[in-house]
Amino acid sequence: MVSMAPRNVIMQTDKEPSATDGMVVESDSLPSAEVAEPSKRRPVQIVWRNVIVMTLLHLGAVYALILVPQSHPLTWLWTFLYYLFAALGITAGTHRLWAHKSYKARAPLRALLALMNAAACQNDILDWSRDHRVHHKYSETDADPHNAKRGFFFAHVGWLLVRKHPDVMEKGKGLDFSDLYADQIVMFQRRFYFPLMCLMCFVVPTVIPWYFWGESLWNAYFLAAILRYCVGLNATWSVNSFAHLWGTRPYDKRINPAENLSVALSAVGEGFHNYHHTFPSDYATSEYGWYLNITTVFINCMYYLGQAYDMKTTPARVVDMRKQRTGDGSTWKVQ
Ligand code: ST9
Ligand code: ZN
Ligand code: ZN
Repeated sequence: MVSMAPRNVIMQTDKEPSATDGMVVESDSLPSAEVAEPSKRRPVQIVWRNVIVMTLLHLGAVYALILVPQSHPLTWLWTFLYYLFAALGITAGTHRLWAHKSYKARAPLRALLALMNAAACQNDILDWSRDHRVHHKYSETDADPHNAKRGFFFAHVGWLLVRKHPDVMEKGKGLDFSDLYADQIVMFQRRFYFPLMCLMCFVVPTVIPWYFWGESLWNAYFLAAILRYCVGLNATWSVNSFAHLWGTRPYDKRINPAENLSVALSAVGEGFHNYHHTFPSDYATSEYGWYLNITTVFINCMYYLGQAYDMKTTPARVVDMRKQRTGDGSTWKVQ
């Protein structure tokens, strides 16, 4: 039964964060680093190659919409399923497994997640996890790669179009990434990232509809590769932009990350961002387990298949105490 929470979870307590983790268990610290006034910031260095690639990608995605009516319905279904496949490579893979170590996975699952992750083309696992750990540790400061204090556009996509603030590298160097460097699957994916990414993000989604149901390569490429990739990127970026700016803050009203229902739906369960920043080691990223959370359902399935284990959860008592102490008093769960 997917809907039941796994029994042998590691119960997360309100113990002190481990210094070697680079992550906190229950986050109670507000960012300490100073956010420079815009006038004191060094001028941003635009990376024009990224601007051009992202512009072309978005134009390609708009063009793909025109092709939808003339495409095979199975291509629509394939595009949707491949969206989930790649999204889970980010959420269950880079995010909850590698960046947060919120559960453990056996080698076959890690290998599968590395492939799924390449299908999402969001940088290799090491780069993604490294930036994400720095994001949690130094949220909303100049050391945060997608610092939401620099505005919606910067948090959404702008951060990928300019050179990083020096604080990102400087503060990042103080965190421990040894577990990532020690994971042979992570290092293999990094070494062969370019061919793996081309294969999984562009070749496989294009060739399958052409081979199995005679879709044109043109339609398959624009729908299952370009449109799917572009929507996946925007859903992911929405966690950094929308869910860092708008929503409720039932767990910690002092931080920007918020519970955002639309983001939770499009980002397959990653919109419970106030909870996630408060309890970053919780494998479900939410107080409500698998509710509106496809990623948690997926990890639970992997648990029943013997591939995922040692999932960390937060006891309800700790969550309730934290809500009373620092929450905004809101509750939004749709019954
Ligand atoms: C993309 C990623 O879209 C999206 C991530 C979003 C995160 C979301 C979080 C939300 C969580 C929930 C998940 C929801 C998922 C939902 C899914 C639904 C579908 N620490 O980076 P470089 C050092 S990618 C320590 O080149 P520049 C390091 O030594 C999209 N050190 O900086 C590094 O060298 P190396 C596709 C760090 O030159 C060196 O600095 N990709 C750190 O300023 C240089 O690093 C793109 O569009 C750190 N954190 O360039 C652009 N960072 O790596 C790809 C760096 O050799 N990126 N160092 O060790 C780029 O082109 C460049 O990175 C740049 C900055 C231009 C953005
Ligand atoms: Zn996170
Ligand atoms: Zn965040």
